Amino acid sequence: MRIVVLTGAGISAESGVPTFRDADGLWEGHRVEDVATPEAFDHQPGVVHRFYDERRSALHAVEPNPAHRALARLEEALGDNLLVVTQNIDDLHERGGSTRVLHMHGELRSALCRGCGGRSPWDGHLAHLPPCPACGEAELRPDVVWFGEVPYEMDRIQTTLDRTDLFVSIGTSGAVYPAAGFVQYAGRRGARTLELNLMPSEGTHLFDEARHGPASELVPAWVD
Ligand code: BJW
Repeated sequence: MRIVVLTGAGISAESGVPTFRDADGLWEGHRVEDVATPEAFDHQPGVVHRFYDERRSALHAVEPNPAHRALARLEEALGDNLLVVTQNIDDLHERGGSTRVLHMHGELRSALCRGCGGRSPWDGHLAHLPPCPACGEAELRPDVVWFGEVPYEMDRIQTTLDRTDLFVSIGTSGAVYPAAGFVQYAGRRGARTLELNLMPSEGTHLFDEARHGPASELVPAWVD
């Protein structure tokens, strides 16, 4: 059985990482266009850096929850037949034990060079900008995918969806494309589709089956 799991902010919510669009979510204190677009970074780099610096610092205080750990157990059982595609920029899947994880919207603990495009591990405050370790010259930015930018690893994700038997979406509102379109893409290619989310997502009707509740309960129950 080949499985692709798509995760969103909801899987990390019970670890204490805020989601985006829920009440008290990340967008509450910010307008999306002020922090999650390349234009915002051009106009107010300090504001954008602070938004990501704070979220990067907060990673030190959070731990993976039973949902992340359950997916790591699933990988132990399925090996290469499981791929986790996450929209999250935290590292809780890896800390929970998963190794086959694609971060399609980038990673908080990585910096991207605006000059050479090099990606380098980063755990400090980008507001105190060092030069790029690869080219030594250009400015670094958060290594995240903003609106209007193309997510990472799209070819690999599409190829894996082409031959998956089951597509499972966990903790995502289905509000952001292209991830929101994966359910239809996989379904058209013959995969069964399952949603595990706190409440019905925007695309819940597109899934063959949907279960609603906290990820820390639903995911272990599904895996084990
Ligand atoms: C729980 C829970 C618990 C809570 N247990 N569940 C019209 C059609 C198609 C596309 C577009 C369109 N108009 C515009 C576009 C493009 C645009 C887009 O989608 N806009 C929409 C607003 C419509 N997309 C893009 O620009 C993307 N690029 C693109 O399309 O390039 C073109 C291209 C693609 C492919 C091939 C070739 C070309 C880029 C999108 C980048 C998104 N970036 C962000 C920021 C990343 C950095 C950061 O983290 O700051 O990614 S935005 C933000 O939203 C972040 C997230 O990854 C993403 C999704 O959010 P997520 O994870 O779903 O979180 P929430 O908060 O929305 O939902 C949480 C869910 O969890 C809720 O349902 C809760 O109920 C649930 N939950 N607690 C289980 N305990």
